[in-house]
Amino acid sequence: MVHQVNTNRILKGKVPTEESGIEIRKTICSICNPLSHCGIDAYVKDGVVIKVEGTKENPHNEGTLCSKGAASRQYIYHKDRLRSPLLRKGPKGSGQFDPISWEKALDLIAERLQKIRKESGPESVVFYVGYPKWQRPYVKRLAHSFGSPNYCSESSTCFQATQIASRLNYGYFGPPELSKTKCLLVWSGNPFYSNTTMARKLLDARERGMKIIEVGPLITPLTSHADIHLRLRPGTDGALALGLAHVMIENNLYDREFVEKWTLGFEEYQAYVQEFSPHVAESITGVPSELIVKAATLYATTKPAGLLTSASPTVHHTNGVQNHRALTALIGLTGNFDKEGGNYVIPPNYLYIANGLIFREAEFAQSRPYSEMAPRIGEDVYPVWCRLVSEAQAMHIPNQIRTQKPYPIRALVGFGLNYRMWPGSDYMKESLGMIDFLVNIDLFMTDSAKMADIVLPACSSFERSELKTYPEGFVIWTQPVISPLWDSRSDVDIITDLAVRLTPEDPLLPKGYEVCVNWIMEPSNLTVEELKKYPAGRMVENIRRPPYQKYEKAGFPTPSGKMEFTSTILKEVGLDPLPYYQEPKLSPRSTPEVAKKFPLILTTGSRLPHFIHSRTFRLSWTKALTPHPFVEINPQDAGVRGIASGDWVKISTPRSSIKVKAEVTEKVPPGVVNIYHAYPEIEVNQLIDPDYLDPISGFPGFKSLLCEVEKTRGLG
Ligand SMILES: Nc1nc2c(c(=O)[nH]1)N[C@H]1C(S)=C(S)[C@@H](COP(=O)(O)OP(=O)(O)OC[C@H]3O[C@@H](n4cnc5c(=O)[nH]c(N)nc54)[C@H](O)[C@@H]3O)O[C@H]1N2
Ligand SMILES: Nc1nc2c(c(=O)[nH]1)N[C@H]1C(S)=C(S)[C@@H](COP(=O)(O)OP(=O)(O)OC[C@H]3O[C@@H](n4cnc5c(=O)[nH]c(N)nc54)[C@H](O)[C@@H]3O)O[C@H]1N2
Ligand SMILES: [Mo]
Repeated sequence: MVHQVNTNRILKGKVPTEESGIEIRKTICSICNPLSHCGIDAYVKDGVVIKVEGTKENPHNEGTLCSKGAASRQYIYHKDRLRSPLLRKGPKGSGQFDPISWEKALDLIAERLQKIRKESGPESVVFYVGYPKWQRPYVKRLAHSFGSPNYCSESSTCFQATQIASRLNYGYFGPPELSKTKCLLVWSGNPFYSNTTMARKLLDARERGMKIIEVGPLITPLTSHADIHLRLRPGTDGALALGLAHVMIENNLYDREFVEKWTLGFEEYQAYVQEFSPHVAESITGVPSELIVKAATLYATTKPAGLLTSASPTVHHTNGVQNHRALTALIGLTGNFDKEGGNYVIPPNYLYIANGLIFREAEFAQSRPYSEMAPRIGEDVYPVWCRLVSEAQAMHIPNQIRTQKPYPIRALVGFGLNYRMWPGSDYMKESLGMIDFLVNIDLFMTDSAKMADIVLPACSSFERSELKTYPEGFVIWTQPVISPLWDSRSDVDIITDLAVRLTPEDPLLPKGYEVCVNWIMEPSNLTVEELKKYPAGRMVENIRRPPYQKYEKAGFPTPSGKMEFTSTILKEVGLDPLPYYQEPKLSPRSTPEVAKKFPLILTTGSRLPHFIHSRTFRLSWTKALTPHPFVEINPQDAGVRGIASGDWVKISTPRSSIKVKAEVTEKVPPGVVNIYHAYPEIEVNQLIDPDYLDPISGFPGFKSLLCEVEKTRGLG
């Protein structure tokens, strides 16, 4: 009997066959962060994505997808996607625009920027990238080829302050080697929400018997897997780390040989940590002294041990860099730096990912040395930042727009610029209104895009190509699985088209993405043409990973060539060279008079699994998981204020207030309230002063300030 194919059934089941006309095409998700970017199988029929799944052969996500990736179709086909280039017709911020052609938009932008460059110098034009990362090397090169030192990004609030701290201590840094670590000190971070691909690897290591110590004020999904949880008061990491060091030194649990041979300033450090007995550390941090002793002993005596840090919770404080220095000092103190199963240094090859491949991203992006350009924004205020980070400090943009010192800022070209991520978001918004020319490139008509003179529609990762490398040594060059929707375009094509108009003498950028990528990958003998043969991506065989303990041969890349307990660079700029502990600028201990009226500690921006910053509120699947903005408050604090879960409450700081729903939960400790940062309905960042910043890095103190919460009537 001839088997009859039931096309209806295979269509309904979305089965990829010739009869159904459904084809599986490979791409990656870029809704989320570069640590994830999961491989995606897009089921495409008649040029439309009708279903997505995780790519099984991608070793990073191994077929899995999170709630955000699973909602990809709602993201790419959203009705609010920008559909064509737009030229402002109403007043700034009115959101009134006329559609224009790409040719006209790009010509207009080039014309305005050339004029401003001629009148005020190239440095008066800022090139900024928000949380999206994939186009960054190309934007940076465009800025520098144009002559502006002012390439900057959202990294002015993320990750770079941890890098500054680690570079001050060691000159470079590496994550724990999870597969070999026997004890993992997870100092902040919630990978179950923020980095799901890593959470699975962490659980594998736990099954193997790895010990876990978690440090953070909140109860997270990791807490139930941890042997010890140090539930410190937000922003007191320095005091806790010095307390742990105290126990290690007092009980002779530190690595004497490493310390003697490879460190600078140990005696001063040792004298300083004397002040942080477990009892003193308890009185500052709220962590019981027995737990401090227990954790110090476990971490220092289980070899090899790894320290896992995150990109932001330890440095979203006005004392962040010094706190982070104090905690990463524990790696050297216990002799776990650059050791097998300890914190192993592999320099990143491309877009923050390290896998041993050698790429020329930094050389590509820095097409002109800083010495040939004007000082960067923030250089006068944050000299350490400018010495250790090759970007301008974007938190200083609103101030320089207003003071025009040391020179005026007249134009800003933003890729995913979101003024709402700045502390004092209204202050940043107002500042943007003061410049002559603003371009924003985004997928959606955001509040920030509304402020622009010209808005350009970017496309999603499904509609373009992208080079992506993974820590596993896996590399993919994606090809569009559908054509760009409406009149949207790839960011990099926009950049290279601007380069044709603005920097025609640049030998690479005007030639297009593939030429640039081939140049960047050349030292590893990879080419785009070769990668195209592997649509799902390929493992690169025989990557040579660097040896352990590189310092034995080359010393540390610090001024002294050693790990620095006392930082030479901080000393040079007149700051305390020790990992000195200072209270957050606003805290019950540093400002008791403010705390009388605002007795609760406010921490903002701990991640939710289904939201990523401002990006997935539009998607009905993810939005439905938590339909209202909410603040988490401990039953003790809620009880005395007569607050129950679901009540409307007002959160006030000395600067402003917002109304949200209350969620009464033990997840936050008594005295602390926690709210997600990027809700569209409320301006969380208006609660925070624009100058509430760490003096070394310029990072905002998003995660330790003071507030009060009271019951109120609903909105409206
Ligand atoms: N209170 C508080 N504030 C915070 C934080 C906090 O914890 N608390 N966290 C800080 C941190 S760590 C970060 S990283 C920032 C987040 O920084 P933001 O830059 O605010 O992050 P997003 O909202 O993800 O992205 C900004 C814009 O990029 C657009 N976009 C997405 N993909 C693309 C693309 O491929 N091309 C282009 N052109 N645009 C794209 C999005 O639509 C969005 O409008 O927020 C910071 N602000
Ligand atoms: N789903 C989702 N994933 C994301 C993002 C997102 O928006 N959504 N954003 C991405 C970005 S840009 C970033 S920076 C990362 C952030 O990623 P994570 O750092 O993993 O996430 P957070 O939720 O900010 O912080 C996690 C934990 O930090 C602890 N913490 C808070 N304050 C302190 C403190 O003062 N000291 C210590 N020791 N711990 C503290 C809390 O206990 C909290 O549970 O997530 C990335 N991944
Ligand atoms: Mo971040």
